[in-house]
Amino acid sequence: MGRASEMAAAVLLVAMVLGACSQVSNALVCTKEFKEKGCNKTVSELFNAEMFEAMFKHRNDKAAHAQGFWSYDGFIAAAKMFEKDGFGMVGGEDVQKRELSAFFAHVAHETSCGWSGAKDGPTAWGLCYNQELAPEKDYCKTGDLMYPCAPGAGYYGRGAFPLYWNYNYGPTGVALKQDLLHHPEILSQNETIAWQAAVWYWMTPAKTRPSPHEIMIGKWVPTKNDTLAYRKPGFGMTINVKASDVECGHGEDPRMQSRISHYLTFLRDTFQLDDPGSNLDCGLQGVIPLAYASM
Ligand SMILES: *[C@@H]1O[C@H](CO)[C@@H](O)[C@H](O)[C@H]1NC(C)=O
Ligand SMILES: *[C@@H]1O[C@H](CO)[C@@H](O)[C@H](O)[C@H]1NC(C)=O
Ligand SMILES: CC(=O)N[C@H]1CO[C@H](CO)[C@@H](O)[C@@H]1O
Repeated sequence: MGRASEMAAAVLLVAMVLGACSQVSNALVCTKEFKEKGCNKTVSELFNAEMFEAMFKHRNDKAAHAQGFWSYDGFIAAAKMFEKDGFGMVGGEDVQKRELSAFFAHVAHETSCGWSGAKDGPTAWGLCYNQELAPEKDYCKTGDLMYPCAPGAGYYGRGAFPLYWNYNYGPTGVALKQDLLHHPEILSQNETIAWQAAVWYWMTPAKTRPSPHEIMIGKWVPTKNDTLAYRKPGFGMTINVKASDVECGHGEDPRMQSRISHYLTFLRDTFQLDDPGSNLDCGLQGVIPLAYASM
């Protein structure tokens, strides 16, 4: 045995004795950053290309509207950019699986061209779109001094976690260093930026609401007001953040149910986890104001 491999073996042994790592292949990485990060798997260790393909198996079908646009590598590149903030990286494996399933549930619901009788079921058709095809308006809120609309630009739904309105394109562009106010079309032309915008939204709280990330990792603590309004930690609160009164607060809602069934399907079929946590819906929750991000 050479010196280097002896040392590697010793490091491995120490890691295994400490019980720090469940997977030998992670042992060296985990050991090096053990104090900082624990040994939680990275997003790409938990979620591989085959899982992405299975989750979005019809995205390149003839019927899809964004053929060839969305890829596993594009998602992973964006996920890596937010690794240091903990996207899909904290809380241990079950929490990580729930966070990723929840993220993709919203993405798939929002970009789906599935229907109830669709081949492989209605949840197999996410990432069919990368933009709204027949927008009814420009989603320009006039008088916004911070993020004024550019002449001729339309701020309709684009991306993986579709953005709407100038006051949402504006702060996202600032965060990603892209001029999305003048060039909103970037979100349906550049896959990398489309995924980055989606993960940035997921990670960023606003004045009036927590981030979906904080909710899914159990970091969000309801205030007294939240408790009085039946807002509790769980997937349902992420729907409230994304859709507010459109889908929450009035009992049954088919769009809310679609998000929930995407979440449960991905968790069970892709991540092999049966426990989705509690408070899956927002039917009885008081709705929160739809403010996008605090900037
Ligand atoms: C997409 O955006 C990234 C980040 O700004 C850039 O590096 C890349 O070249 C762009 N890709 C295309 C096809 O324009
Ligand atoms: C709590 O709810 C009340 C009644 O809706 C509202 O007036 C108040 O501003 C809320 N407080 C906070 C901190 O959101
Ligand atoms: C940084 C971090 O969240 N580390 C987590 C790794 O996973 C364990 C559970 O397996 C958590 O307790 C740690 O908090």
